Amino acid sequence: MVKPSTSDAYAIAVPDGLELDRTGRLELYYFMALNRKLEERLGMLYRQNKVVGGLYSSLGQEACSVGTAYALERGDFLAPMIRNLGSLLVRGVRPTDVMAQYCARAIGPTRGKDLNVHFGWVERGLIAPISVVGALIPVMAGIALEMKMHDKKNVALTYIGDGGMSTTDFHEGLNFAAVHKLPMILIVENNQWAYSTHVSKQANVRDLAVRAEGYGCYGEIVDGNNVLAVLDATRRARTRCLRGEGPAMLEAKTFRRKGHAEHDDAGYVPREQRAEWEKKDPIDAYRRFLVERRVVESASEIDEIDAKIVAILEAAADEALSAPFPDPSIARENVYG
Ligand SMILES: Cc1ncc(C[n+]2csc(CCOP(=O)(O)OP(=O)(O)O)c2C)c(N)n1
Ligand SMILES: [Mg+2]
Repeated sequence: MVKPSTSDAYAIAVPDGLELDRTGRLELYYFMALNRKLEERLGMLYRQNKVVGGLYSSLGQEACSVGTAYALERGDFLAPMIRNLGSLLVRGVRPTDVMAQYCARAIGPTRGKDLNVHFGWVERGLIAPISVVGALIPVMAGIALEMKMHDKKNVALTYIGDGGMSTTDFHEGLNFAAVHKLPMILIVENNQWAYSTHVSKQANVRDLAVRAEGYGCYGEIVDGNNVLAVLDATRRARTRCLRGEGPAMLEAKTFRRKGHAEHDDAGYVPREQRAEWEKKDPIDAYRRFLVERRVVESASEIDEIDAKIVAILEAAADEALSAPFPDPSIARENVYG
C-alpha cells in the first residue's frame, strides 16, 4: 500500500489565538490515545465474553469527546452520551473504573449494577447519561438554570447525535435554555449515522448548526476530527455562556467508523465513505501535527506515551477482572422509587 505523503494527508488547522502550552498539547494526545486504546482493549474483553451488555465505539470521534471536555473548568458539569468515553477520562475517571463498569464488577462506579458509561460522579462534575436520546438536554438545562440563579461562573455541557436531534426533548431543552439565556453548551456530534439511518434521511438541511438560529441561540460548525478546533470552539462557547449570552450549539462534523455497537457490522455504510473518513483519523492527524510543529522532538516520544498507555490498560484490566461480581444482597441499595 502506498502511504499518503505528509502533504497529501488530512492536516488539522490550528485555530488563531489558541492558547495551549506543551503539556496541554501532549495531554490532548494522551487522552485521545487512551480513549482509543481503552476501547480496543474493551473490544478484546467483549470477544472473551467478559463485557456484560453492549460495547459502543467512538472510533474516529475521540477528538470530539476529548476537545470538548478539556475546555471545561472546575465546577462545570458534563453529561456524556454513549460515545463520550473520552470525556469521562478527561474528567478523571480511571480505565480501571471503566473496565470494571463494562464487566459489571463490584469495584466499578455503580458497583456492578449498571453497565458501560451509565454512571454519574457528582464530585467529578459528571451527570449520568440517559438512554432515551435527547433526555439529557432538559436535565442539563436545569443544571444551567441553577448555575444562573446562583450566579455561578460555570457551564453545563452535553451531547446529542444527528439522530437524537429529531427528538422532542432536544426541542424542549434547547428552547428552554435559549429563552432563559442559560449557560449550556450543546455539542451536536454529527457522525452522519443514527443506527442505520443516514443524516440525509433525518434532516433536510446540510448543516445541522443552522437550526440554532431557530432557537435564537449561537450555532457554529466545527471540524470534529480536529481536537484543537473542538477545544477552541468549546472554550469560546464557554466564554459566551459566562457573558450571559445564552446557550451555544456546536455541530462537530465527524463520522461513526464502526457500527452502532459491536454487534452491528454496519454493512449499510458505503465502503468509500468509511475509507474517506479513515484518512481523516483525528489521532493520526494530531500525531503529524505534534511532529511537524515540533511539539515533540521525534515520533518516538509519542510512541513512549502509547507504550505507557498500554501498560496502564494492562494493569487496569488485571485489577478490574480480579474483582468479584456484586453480591446479590446489594441489589436494592440506592434504588429509589
Ligand atoms: C428517544 C429514543 N429513540 C430511540 C432510541 C434507540 N436508539 C438508541 S441510540 C439510537 C441512534 C442514535 O443516533 P445518534 O443520535 O445519531 O447518535 P450516535 O449513535 O450516532 O452517536 C437509537 C435510535 C433511544 N435510545 N431513544
Ligand atoms: Mg449519529
